[in-house]
Amino acid sequence: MANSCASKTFTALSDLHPNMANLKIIGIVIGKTDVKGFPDRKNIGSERYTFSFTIRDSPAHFVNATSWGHEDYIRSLSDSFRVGECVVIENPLIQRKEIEREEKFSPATPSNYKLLLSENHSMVKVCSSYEVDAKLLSLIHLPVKESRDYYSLGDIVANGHSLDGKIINVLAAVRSVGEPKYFTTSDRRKGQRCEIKLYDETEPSFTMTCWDNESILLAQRWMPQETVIFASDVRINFDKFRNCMTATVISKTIITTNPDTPEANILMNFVRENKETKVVADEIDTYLKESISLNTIVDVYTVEQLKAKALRNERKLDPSYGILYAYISTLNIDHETMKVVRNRCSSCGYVLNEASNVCTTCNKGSSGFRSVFPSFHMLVDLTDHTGTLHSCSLTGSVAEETLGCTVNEFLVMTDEQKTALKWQFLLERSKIYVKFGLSHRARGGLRISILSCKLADPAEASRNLSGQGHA
Ligand SMILES: *[C@@H]1O[C@H](CO)[C@@H](O)[C@H](O)[C@H]1NC(C)=O
Ligand SMILES: *[C@@H]1O[C@H](CO)[C@@H](O)[C@H](O)[C@H]1NC(C)=O
Ligand SMILES: *[C@@H]1O[C@H](CO)[C@@H](O)[C@H](O)[C@H]1NC(C)=O
Ligand SMILES: CC(=O)N[C@H]1CO[C@H](CO)[C@@H](O)[C@@H]1O
Repeated sequence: MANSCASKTFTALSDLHPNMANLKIIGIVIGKTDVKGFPDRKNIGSERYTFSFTIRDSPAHFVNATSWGHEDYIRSLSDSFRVGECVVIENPLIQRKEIEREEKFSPATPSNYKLLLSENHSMVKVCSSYEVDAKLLSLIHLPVKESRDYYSLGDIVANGHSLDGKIINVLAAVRSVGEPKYFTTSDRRKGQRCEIKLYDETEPSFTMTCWDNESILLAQRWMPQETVIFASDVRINFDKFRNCMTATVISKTIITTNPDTPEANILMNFVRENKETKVVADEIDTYLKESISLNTIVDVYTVEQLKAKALRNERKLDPSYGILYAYISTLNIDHETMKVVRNRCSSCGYVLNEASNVCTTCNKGSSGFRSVFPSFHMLVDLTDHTGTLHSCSLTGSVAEETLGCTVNEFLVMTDEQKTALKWQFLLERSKIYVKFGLSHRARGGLRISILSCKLADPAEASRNLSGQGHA
């Protein structure tokens, strides 16, 4: 038993059938769920614990295994291995799976069976990677679905509402991995959440959310602008608040990190060639406008309250939204030196490199020149009786609406016309909808994007200000 992981006596998953005894199988763990506790029906007052994982021993064969037992046993077993490690299982119970019911919640497996592991009868041993065959280890880079069976992010966005609630496969690169957030629900259950931003050739930023510790752990190992993932069976939803499509990792989902497929290799090349572009994700967000529906934003803040709220926000880097009754106190649109219009790439929306005017994001070389369009890109100061917010970004169509002119009209204005335009609303009390949050990159650590800015109805403004908005 010195090296039980290298033994030649394993039963292949393809050969499983019920009633096999003294079985020994080996596989690489490709999926895993969090530990859950259930009231024990046979033993009122106590709880039984369980978690599931999926193992694979060849390209075509993988099965779902569920382990049951006491809390300590299940927690320590679950903690003993991660996705990507190999395990040997001895004496599992082989059960026919009830396809309809189970595949709703668990990964669709090609096998007709599932494994049941009990604390008393089965054994799970974790193998170190040098003990096992390289062939087995390489299975971790093989998606569980056909390599061409996926949606690009652009397809998902283009399909929009028709994909709401659908379970599909996605191939995409990782742009950023958010901090995991831990919270307690109103019925005192613990929860966690982590937001991943994905991208590909067709879409600069797309959110995927994880709600379980195992997928969050997996995501923490991904390298932004390097890792490519094939996520099989993620749920697509239309996010009403952000007015965009998003993906959610569910219990059926199996995520293959850096898949070894032709399609993934093409995407990895794209990622490599475009890596030097240090695009600020927030910038893309405002460009894409996330078209937050403004009437969902109702909290009124003074400048001082907004700063305090940003610092107090528990989900530190997640943005908050609010309304300010304030005025624009700095607006440099009539200075030669201040660049307020920048070119964006028509294909991907990124701001172009100033010097070369070439989009390094979707251009594979200077030959593939894409068309560009000018877009406002301004930083303004907002002031009220409690203070000033510096360098708030006012961009794109929001800037056009605010200034009351298109970017092309603006570009042909004389400096005098620009100065006149500026004084039309500089220091006029406005009702300003903002998105705000802490950011390491922003000046003063606070990043503020203007979503809408219109002259305020003076009566409404004074009523709201005297009501003091939000404490
Ligand atoms: C395995 O199946 C069970 C239900 O039988 C399910 O709860 C579990 O999520 C599945 N395993 C994995 C790794 O998803
Ligand atoms: C497992 O073994 C323990 C101790 O040997 C025993 O108390 C328990 O009832 C057994 N559980 C099952 C499900 O057989
Ligand atoms: C997830 O991890 C957090 C932090 O480590 C922990 O408090 C929580 O109990 C875990 N949840 C589950 C379901 O394992
Ligand atoms: C954004 C907001 O709270 N606006 C309020 C300002 O005051 C008027 C009248 O009191 C309310 O109707 C608005 O809802």
